Amino acid sequence: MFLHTHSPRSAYYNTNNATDLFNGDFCDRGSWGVENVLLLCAWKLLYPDSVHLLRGNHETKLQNKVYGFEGEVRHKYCLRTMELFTAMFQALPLAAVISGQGEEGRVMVTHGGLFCSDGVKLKDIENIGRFQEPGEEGGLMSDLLWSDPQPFPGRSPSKRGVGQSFGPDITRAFLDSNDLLILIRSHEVKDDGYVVEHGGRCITVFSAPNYCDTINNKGAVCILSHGSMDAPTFKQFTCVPHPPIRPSKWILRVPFLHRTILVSFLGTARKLTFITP
Ligand SMILES: [Mn+2]
Repeated sequence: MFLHTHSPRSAYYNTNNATDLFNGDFCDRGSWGVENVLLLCAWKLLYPDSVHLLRGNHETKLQNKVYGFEGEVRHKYCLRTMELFTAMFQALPLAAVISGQGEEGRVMVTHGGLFCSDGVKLKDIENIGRFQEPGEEGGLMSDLLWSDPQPFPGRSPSKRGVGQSFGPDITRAFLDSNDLLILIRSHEVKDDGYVVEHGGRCITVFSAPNYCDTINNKGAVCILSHGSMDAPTFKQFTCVPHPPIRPSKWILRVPFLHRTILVSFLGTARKLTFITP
């Protein structure tokens, strides 16, 4: 985003009929979260029907407090502005369903993944009262924002302490019972910017290259086209230079011991650990 031409939208879509879906985690873990979120808001205002934003686990008060976005907003603006960002984040949808033409099939997109119980329907996701923080709602919202796939069947406790790990059988059962082809999610950094798992039915797309200036991963976008909804393609990209400001610059400065206690307390209170994205 440092040069507009390097943004996924302008770099990879030269047509006017593409629809872009941004799958959460727009802030924290970097020093230009404000600019990132405002750019996405501007695109949404400019192209309301062709730009869509979903909420990630970093569009939440607790993560913003711990991982830097609140500190960044308070440095660049003020606490009132942070409250406005929080209200906007709470309004973001938790999932999207992309439909192909005719009987072509549908793809679901969410930031994290699937649920701790069987039998969840799209209607249940629609009925989540999303205008709140995930810890307040529990269950489905936290799972959507936090869960990760695992390569073996069944469910396991998540290493993050919230959400769960779900296997290929869980993915297949959820997709089949909701008449969906594929689940696309993000939430985990991947060396190539994307990974296809669960027999092709669970895809992770991660679009932040050289995550936190340290991982040296590629970023990627996933492209779904009419006529090939069941066969997404991917565009990979590498990072571009940015001004010399370290990613964690705006994390609120408190003594290390105090911060450790704060994180531990909040982690216990909300059953969160802090392995992100
Ligand atoms: Mn995430």
